[in-house]
Amino acid sequence: MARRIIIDTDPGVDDAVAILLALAAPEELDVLGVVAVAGNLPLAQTERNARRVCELAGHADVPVYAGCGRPLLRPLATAEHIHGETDRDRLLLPEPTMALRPQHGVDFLIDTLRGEAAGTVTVCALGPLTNIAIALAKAPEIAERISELVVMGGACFALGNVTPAAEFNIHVDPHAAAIVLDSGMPITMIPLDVTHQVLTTPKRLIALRTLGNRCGSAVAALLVAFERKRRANFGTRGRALHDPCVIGYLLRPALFGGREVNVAIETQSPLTLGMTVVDWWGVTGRKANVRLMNTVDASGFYDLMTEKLRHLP
Ligand SMILES: [Ca+2]
Repeated sequence: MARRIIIDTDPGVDDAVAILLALAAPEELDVLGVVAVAGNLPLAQTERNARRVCELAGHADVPVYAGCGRPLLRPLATAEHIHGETDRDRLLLPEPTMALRPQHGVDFLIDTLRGEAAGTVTVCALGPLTNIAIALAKAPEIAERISELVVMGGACFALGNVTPAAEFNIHVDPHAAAIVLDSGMPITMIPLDVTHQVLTTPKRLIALRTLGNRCGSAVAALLVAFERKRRANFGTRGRALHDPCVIGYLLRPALFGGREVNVAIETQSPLTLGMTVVDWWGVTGRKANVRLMNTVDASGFYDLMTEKLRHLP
């Protein structure tokens, strides 16, 4: 039976690829809904982009909801320089015709986790954790009903990508991240340590471009545009593919490796705000609250993604 998932997301280029990958694997993943959050871009753009991506995949049937429009305490800091569209990018995805669902995304999360059997719904968090934190504040019992929360976020030995200490998703809403990590829900975290290994290469992009379907071409074009905006900044030539790793982990967990650790979020220090403080060596005695991944078979991941995207229009 397909694993039932909700995708909480801030599309975002790599979010778009992640959503497509999830929709390309219907035998393994049943996408119950997509909930947008403010992050890479303001909410009005992330919810609209989520609808565009579902339509591109031929899945206007997947309900898309708008969640929270700003972080809990901090002002919204976006990454429009990377995820905003140029006129040329705009042509890659048509404007959506499917409607946004009227229900608030946080209420959709809560209702679904309450309404479905406990332990049967997985949530993929591909953006700041604002929606999940608000859902926990409104309905704390969902921590015990969720099957797993798989988060793209944080960094351990990789250090930060938006400040020297912090990864973007956690840095945008560190207070939400702290609430979620303290909730007791089963959490798997895919940090930059993993995603910085999953790099675009000319060969991998050609494999996507030559799939012969519109989604393969769109993913290749999006990733080329993504590369162009921020090249070679982490000592690598290719571009790290962050969010699709979450879907790759659900499809083929054996591609990933890690360990159970305690992760705490820095919410006070101006210097290291949003840092994921990972007790990798178990020196604090604090209970493990996260399965933190740190290895990935990147070639295996790209093979999987390319094979799956073949099934989309
Ligand atoms: Ca994202």
